[in-house]
Amino acid sequence: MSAVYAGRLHGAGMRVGLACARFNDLITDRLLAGATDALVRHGVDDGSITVIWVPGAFELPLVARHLAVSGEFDAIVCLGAVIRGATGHYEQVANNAAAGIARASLDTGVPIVLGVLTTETVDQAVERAGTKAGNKGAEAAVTAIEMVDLLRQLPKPPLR
Ligand code: INI
Repeated sequence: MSAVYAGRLHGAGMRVGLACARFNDLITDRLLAGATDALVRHGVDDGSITVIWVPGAFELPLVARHLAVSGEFDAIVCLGAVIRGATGHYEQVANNAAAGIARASLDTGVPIVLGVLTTETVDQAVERAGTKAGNKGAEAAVTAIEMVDLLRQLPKPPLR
């Protein structure tokens, strides 16, 4: 084995944007609290965390892309809760949020992490927002730190 790379969970000096959907804010408030707590616990300075509220999960990709190209952030964490409930366009919102976030990250080269819950019920969302099934906002924040550190370690791609 010639080389092994793994991102470390050292957030000191990192600047992180937390883009958070206001829709279902009973849940997204908890994801935001979990993400903020996880960042600080892993060494990110409280003053280096910026929170950006957007109307709903569908708006996350555009704002994440905007933040990424600004050069002001080492990583962006997108937080949202898409709950099927009685909503007709659940699939559209959930699919476009995930695909758009992936595209924004690939287009910009900045780690943009998917911290968007997609659940059938409010109860399932509550479970993943700081109760039985942990806090997916916190998990997404830790992923962001790991990805920033990993990309910093990897050899630079050749110039084209
Ligand atoms: N936005 C969410 O973040 N979660 C949802 O569950 C949701 N549902 O179910 O409708 C939702 N809709 C709003 C959407 O994200 C946009 O804000 C809206 O369509 C305007 O573009």
